Amino acid sequence: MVMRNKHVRAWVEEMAKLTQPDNIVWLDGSLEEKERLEAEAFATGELIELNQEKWPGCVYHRTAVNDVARVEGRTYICTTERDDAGPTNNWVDPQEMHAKLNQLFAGSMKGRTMYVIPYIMGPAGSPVSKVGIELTDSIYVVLNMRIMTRMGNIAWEQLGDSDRFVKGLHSKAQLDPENRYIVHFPEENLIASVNSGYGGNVLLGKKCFALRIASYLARNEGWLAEHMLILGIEDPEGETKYLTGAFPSACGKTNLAMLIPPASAKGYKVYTVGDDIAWIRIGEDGRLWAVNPEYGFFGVAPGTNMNSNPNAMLTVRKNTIFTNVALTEDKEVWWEKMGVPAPEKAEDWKGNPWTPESTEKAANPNSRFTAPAAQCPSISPHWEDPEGVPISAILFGGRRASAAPLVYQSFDWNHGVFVGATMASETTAAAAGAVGVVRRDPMAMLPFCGYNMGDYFRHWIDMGKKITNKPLIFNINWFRLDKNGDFIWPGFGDNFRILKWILDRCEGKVEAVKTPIGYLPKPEDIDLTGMDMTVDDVRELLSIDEDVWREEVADIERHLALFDRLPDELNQELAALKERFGF
Ligand code: GTP
Ligand code: SPV
Ligand code: MN
Repeated sequence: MVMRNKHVRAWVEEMAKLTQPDNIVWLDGSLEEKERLEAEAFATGELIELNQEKWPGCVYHRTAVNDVARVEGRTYICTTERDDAGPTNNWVDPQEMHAKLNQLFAGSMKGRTMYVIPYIMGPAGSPVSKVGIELTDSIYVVLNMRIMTRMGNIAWEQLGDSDRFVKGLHSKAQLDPENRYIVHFPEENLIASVNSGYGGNVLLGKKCFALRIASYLARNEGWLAEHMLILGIEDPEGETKYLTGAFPSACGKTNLAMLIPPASAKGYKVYTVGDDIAWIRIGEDGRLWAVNPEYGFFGVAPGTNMNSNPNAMLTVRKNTIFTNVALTEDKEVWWEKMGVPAPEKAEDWKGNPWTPESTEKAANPNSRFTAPAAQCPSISPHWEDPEGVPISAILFGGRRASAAPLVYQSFDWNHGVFVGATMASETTAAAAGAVGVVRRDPMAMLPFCGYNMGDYFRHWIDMGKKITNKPLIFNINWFRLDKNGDFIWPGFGDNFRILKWILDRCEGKVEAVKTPIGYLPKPEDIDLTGMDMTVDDVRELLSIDEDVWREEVADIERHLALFDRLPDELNQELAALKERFGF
């Protein structure tokens, strides 16, 4: 029952003329369709069927060796005015970019099939959800989109005869890294991706639509599209409070969203609403309400094990696509720190023979699982609520070896926006380029904001004026290192202890210490029951080194000077910070 919306049909015809596929397949999202596509991909080797006894419904895929992460240097925001993309986005004049893309897409699907993927971002039928259409020549993309979005007839039904959908054109083309482009035309509701086959570059509903295009729409329409997890914490009385958290890629969103509280936190339970993206609106009650626009998780595999994240391990046991992990002789998957012994013999993520003696990693550090959110044992009963869940606190955070303490609370909304706008993190394998370099990544949105970041900060400040019942804003850092370069804080489930302090602050149940950077916990207020950690360790994790902060503030000043449209409120916050330190 594929409904051939006439606007989609016209666009498909035009794109088929350009890309010249041998066939066009309109997708309905059925199980029969999935099985047919899988069989085809097994036959060509695009996918490998995993051991069905151990990993029912699971498949394996390798991307090209040069195509294993998002490519920020080749990601563009093409607005008519350069300033509307702003100083932190790559920009090319839209006409010039269209001409370039037309060359790259010309005949790019010859000998291949074009798949027409209809999908919804957001719960089906929700007033906040939006429809996208992705055209692709990759079965891998189709099968991922089937997990990550509400795909098929459900989307055709939601779209009806409307012409309101986000267009996404993807072709693997020749997978040529020199001609790889991930391009957004926010003014045209259009995304184009060519010469890549990797996750975030090609699953166009995710970063491209739900963040870059959506952030642009959100600014115009008065809401927020954010790189945030959403979780709920149920207390022993059965009351649930929700919070969101923005940490850069590979900095712990999925893990926090699925955490299991330590045994000492009797009666508390954490529920997962989303692990990567939040669409947030002001409700009639003046609170913020957040929806997870996605339908699955595209999560980092290495480091995921039954201790660090049992909910993720249980989620990926079936119906999961594994990308760039290692493949064992028994057609099982393996990755570093999976918590099971390394296989005697395997193929690494490049397809080369691998043994435990090998010096190379078996799994790519950015290898991923794609799994249905509904399979997560901790999934919230409210994760598909059309209006979302009400937010009590917003967390910002990242990987900082020093500088940022374990947790602190901002003084008020504008100060919280300043904390988010100036947050920094060490870079990870989730994006191509150097790993471990400190960079400022405002609200974890630097690679994902579809318009001028100065305007984005202004939008956050303006939202604060409209939210009558504001969430509190915190900063967290699980990644402080000791002298030996080891993490001081054990992280994962123990992060609940920090969430508990945050909730207590929201409810006005616990005092805090006022410092130049914000309100810090008294070390003895962090519950350490059952932990191999002392109040003095916590004191160290909460310490603020003045010399480090003198350099930090200087760097923040340089960072803010980058933005041509910086709201004055943020300069005022900087001045106030300096004054509190006496710098
Ligand atoms: P994206 O999907 O790229 O947006 O990443 P993410 O923010 O969801 O990060 P994720 O939860 O997948 O974690 C990334 C890596 O950080 C994994 O290897 C985790 O094992 C590790 N990690 C997550 N939480 C913690 C923590 O609390 N402490 C430590 N030391 N490592 C953590
Ligand atoms: C991220 O890099 O933040 C991800 C993975 O969540 S990707 O979809 O590749 O962007
Ligand atoms: Mn992410």
